[in-house]
Amino acid sequence: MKLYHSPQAPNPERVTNFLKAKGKLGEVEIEEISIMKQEHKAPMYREVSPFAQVPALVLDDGTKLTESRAICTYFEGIFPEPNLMGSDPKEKALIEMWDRRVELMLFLQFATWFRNAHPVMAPLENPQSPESAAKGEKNAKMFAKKIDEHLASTDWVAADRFSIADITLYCACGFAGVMKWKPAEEFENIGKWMPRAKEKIG
Ligand SMILES: N[C@@H](CCC(=O)N[C@@H](CS)C(=O)NCC(=O)O)C(=O)O
Repeated sequence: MKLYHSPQAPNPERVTNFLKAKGKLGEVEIEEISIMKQEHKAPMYREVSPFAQVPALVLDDGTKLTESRAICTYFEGIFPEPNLMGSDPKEKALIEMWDRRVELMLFLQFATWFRNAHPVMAPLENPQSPESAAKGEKNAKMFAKKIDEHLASTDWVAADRFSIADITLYCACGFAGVMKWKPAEEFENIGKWMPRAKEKIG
């Protein structure tokens, strides 16, 4: 199998951090695709990823997985330890619930802000929309406040244990720096949680 990866881009980082947390990063062949050089738009890569997005995982039988969470689900299946997606129905549901919240209410909102406001994204997000940027910023900051309140009473995002939901939040909080926003400095509980999550990812 081969994983197509773009270092520093948050969705691909979510997958490589997931593999790191399992101690399996070295076991997967990786090919880097530069988003800045628009390599993801080349016809060869479009054959791998029809939406021209990174990451993508191509299995040995030719199956293409082109959603980061689906790729993580596959890795959870073939590298079951440590479990990162829940080991009983209740844990699985709680972890999925929080992971989706982080993805939809922070990760995607931040991406909308970044893509519509940062000059480096102008060639890819054309035309950029200041209104969309403002809405994304507002939503991302609103959710960061909520997750900070949540982390006041628990060490981990979901089910009182480290999981993919922590990895998704960790990637979002790290990437936020590109907009000079540092949730771990602004919010006390996120600030305490961040080194815990970093240690688990390794
Ligand atoms: N829903 C997809 C989103 C993937 C995605 O948006 N990847 C970004 C990098 S973080 C990308 O490929 N962007 C290329 C572009 O905007 O042209 C997933 O979770 O894998």
